[in-house]
Amino acid sequence: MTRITDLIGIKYPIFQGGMAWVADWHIAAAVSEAGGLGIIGVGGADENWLRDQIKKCREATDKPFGVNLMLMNPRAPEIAKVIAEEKVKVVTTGAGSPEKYMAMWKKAGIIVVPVIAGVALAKRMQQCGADAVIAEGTESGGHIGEATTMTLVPQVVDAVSIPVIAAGGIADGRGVAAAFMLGAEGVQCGTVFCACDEVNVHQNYKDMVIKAKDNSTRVTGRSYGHPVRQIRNALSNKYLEMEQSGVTFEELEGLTVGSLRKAVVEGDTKEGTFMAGQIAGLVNEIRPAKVIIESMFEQADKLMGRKLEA
Ligand code: TUI
Repeated sequence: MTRITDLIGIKYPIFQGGMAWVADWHIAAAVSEAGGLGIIGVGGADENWLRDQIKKCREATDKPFGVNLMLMNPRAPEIAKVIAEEKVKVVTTGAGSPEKYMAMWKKAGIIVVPVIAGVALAKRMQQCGADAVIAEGTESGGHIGEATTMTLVPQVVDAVSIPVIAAGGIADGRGVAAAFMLGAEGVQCGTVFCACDEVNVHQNYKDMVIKAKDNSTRVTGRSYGHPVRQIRNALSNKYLEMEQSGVTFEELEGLTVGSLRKAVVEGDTKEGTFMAGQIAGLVNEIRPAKVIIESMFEQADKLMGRKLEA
């Protein structure tokens, strides 16, 4: 039990990352049913898609779940409104500052938990009313910051008084215990849930994660200020080659338009973008969400010298 489990009313202090294209109601409902916080990731979708997903998730579970708003989405203002109207229990945000939506969400009674990649934004989020923050290290998949989880989490913990959730590089009980030692009161995991039974992604995506090794991910777009971590493949190789040769961001954008969809929906191993974190090397089997979560906390509790409560 931590301030996070108390605040949200969940059994285990674990959030499932709101991964674009990957995290629809299937995995969100499964994680929430298992006692964690499932999260529907809106990614680049619109408000109508989200309304439908919320409805389906509510049909599948009566446990709390959340929605992730990716702030680079051009329809972010409309989506933010739907989140308030639907009175979703928890909202997490990524890839920017959700400051302008905070008052509306708080008025609707929503628990607001922004993802941050640095201390300054964590402080600002606390100031404008965030209930907790997710400190996401550069080990994570997708759009990332510079600091590692190991360095970021304790610095954020020291800078704010609201609960801190650690993300980036966590896929088992050792990672959970380590995060708690750094002062976190919960964890957020993405990669491990890309390879679970209930997640609605192409089998090739799951296989890419399962087969990945410690050194299988690459970060594209760093020189443009848009770093994205993914599993190395023909597309990431080509992107990095062109990036290193000095091609402009605009010229390169065409290469990756729709590539996340190609990976998740079509399982296109050559031209898809398989976003995943560095911990993919530790993920070696496909398991039900419930097994992933329960084994993680059983191991963490043992490591921390505690017995799991009945
Ligand atoms: O948002 C993420 N991860 C994502 S979003 C995404 S969708 C996408 N698709 C194609 C290309 C690029 C993205 C895939 N993965 N994680 C949360 C996160 N937020 N990581 C880093 C940040 C962040 C960075 C800067 C949050 C705030 C921030 O500050 C901006 C500011 O305004 O101060």
